[in-house]
This record gives sequence, structure tokens and C-alpha cells, in this order.
Amino acid sequence: MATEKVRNVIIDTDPGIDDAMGIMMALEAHQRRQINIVAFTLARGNCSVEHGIKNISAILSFYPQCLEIPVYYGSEEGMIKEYIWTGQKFHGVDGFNGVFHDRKADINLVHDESAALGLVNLSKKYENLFVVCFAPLTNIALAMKVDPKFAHRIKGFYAMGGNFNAIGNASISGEFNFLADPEAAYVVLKKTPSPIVLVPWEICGFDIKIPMTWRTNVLGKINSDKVRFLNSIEAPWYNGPLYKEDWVACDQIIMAVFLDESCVTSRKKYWATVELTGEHTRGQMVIEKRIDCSESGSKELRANVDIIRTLESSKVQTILFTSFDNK
Ligand SMILES: [Ca+2]
Repeated sequence: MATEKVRNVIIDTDPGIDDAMGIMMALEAHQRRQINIVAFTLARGNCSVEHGIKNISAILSFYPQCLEIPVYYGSEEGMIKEYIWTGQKFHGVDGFNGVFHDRKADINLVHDESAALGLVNLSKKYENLFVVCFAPLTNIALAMKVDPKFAHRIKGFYAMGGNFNAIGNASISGEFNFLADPEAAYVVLKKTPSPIVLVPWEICGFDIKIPMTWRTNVLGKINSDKVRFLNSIEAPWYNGPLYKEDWVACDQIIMAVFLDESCVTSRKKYWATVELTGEHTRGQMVIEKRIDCSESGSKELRANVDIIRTLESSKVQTILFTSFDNK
């Protein structure tokens, strides 16, 4: 039996709280040689890129063996319009809920090349390369614009973003990553040569049922400085309106899918785009559900998203737990 080649991966992130756990899951898998992280590219979203650099430095401080992984500055603004966050900033002033910590590391920050150009150049350097997107898609869209062949060299894109039933979290029908830069999401969906594996907001916010008691009493009780750090930055959310009986996890879920797709119980390919001008619906993902585009479809309506519809919660919990439980 041929052994599967280790997948190379770039993680595009706006390092907020759920990003932090998703990144650590990836770093744990990197140390196990399950995957090979070739770079982090930073985008503005949950926090500014400047805060993002501090946050990824804090995350990487737990992984001194991984400090050679390059970190690229990404765009501090959207493709066209500046996203104005009208509600309270969900990830706090700095992306980590403003929680005090003194974690930092001497990261391998790339000063002379932007994230978009980094994506293009790394795609020429590495085969079997995947991109996992935790952020607004600005860097990815710019890379696709700069080099039309870029996306063709990527073996697969995975992203948390958009919505399946027009339910929003950052507006009535806008999911945060897509709403923060709808033009970027539009470009990425238009230009991707193969369907992007997408975990939409509804899975994270409603459909996956991971009890808060499991998050705090099982995952949260793993005896590890990394888990205690993740607990500390997430804890301020627990008194808010979003967290009731079930935990809300976003970027962790797409990372779980990337690490072990056996947690997926149903998925379907669609043609989708993004609303750019609606008074209430800017940023909403619009999906062609009338026609089956999953196999062929017309040229305009070829499948460009592979939407995860259901996951086996217990399997996702196992992926999360075993990421951090190194016994
Ligand atoms: Ca994120």
C-alpha cells in the first residue's frame, strides 16, 4: 500500500481566539509529521495585522521547535471597502479578548514580501500544497489576482466562512469572514478552479452539538500550558449571549476537517457566489440549490464550493482532544 505523502499547508489567519486553537491543532499535527506547515499568512479580521503578529508570536511561543515557519504580513484592508464593525468587537481590542499574557517568541517574520506574493511564491516552491483559510479572504483573492495560475497550483482550499441558509453572525445574513471582505470572497469563489471545502457558519453556530461541559470539563482540563492559555483567552465569552448549552467553535472545525475528513457525515458541491450590494444581505453567500451543479453543470455554474453539511460531533471532539492530549 502506497503511503500518502504528507500534505504541505499554508494557514491564512486573522489570529483571534478560535484561530489560536485551530493553529495549535495544526502545529501539534506538524510536530507529529501528520502535516507540514510551510507558512502562516496574516490577514485583518478578528484583529489588525499588527495585533495578529503579537498573537501568533504568543501561539508560537509554545512551539520553540516551529519558529522557523515563516509568518507573512497580509493586507490591513479589504479589496474595495473598509469593513466597519458596528457591534462590539467580538474578539476584544487585540483578538485575544484583551486578556493579559506575557507570551511572545522570536518569530520568523517575513519583512520583504507580502502575504499575497508569499502565497504565489510558495505555491511554486511546494507541491502537494493546501491552503486552510481562517480569515477574510483578502490575501487569497489578491494572490489569485496577481497570478492567475496560483490557484491551479494549490491542491485544495479549505475555509471557514459563508453561510448555507443565509443566517449571519456579523449581520442578519453575513458571516464575519465573508462580510469583512465580500469582494475578496466573491473573487475567490469566482476564480477557484476546484470546489473549496467550506464549513459555513450554521454548522459552527447551531448544527454541531459540542456541550460546553465537554469544553470546560474535558478538553479544558487537559493538563497543558497550551490548553490553559486557550482557556484563558476564551473564558470571557462564556458569560456572553452566544454560549449556552453548546460550545461555538469555528476555525477549529475546518482544521478538524482538514486533519481528518472522516468526521464529515454529509457534504455537497454547489455553485455559489457572494452578494456585494444588498442593503441587508451584503456578504451573504448565495447558493444555487435549484440545479445540481455537483457533477457537471454549465460553465458558469460549475461547482465551486464543497459545503460540509453535517459532522459527527463525537469524532470532532476526538480530533480536538487528541490534538492536545499528548499522553
Ligand atoms: Ca479567524
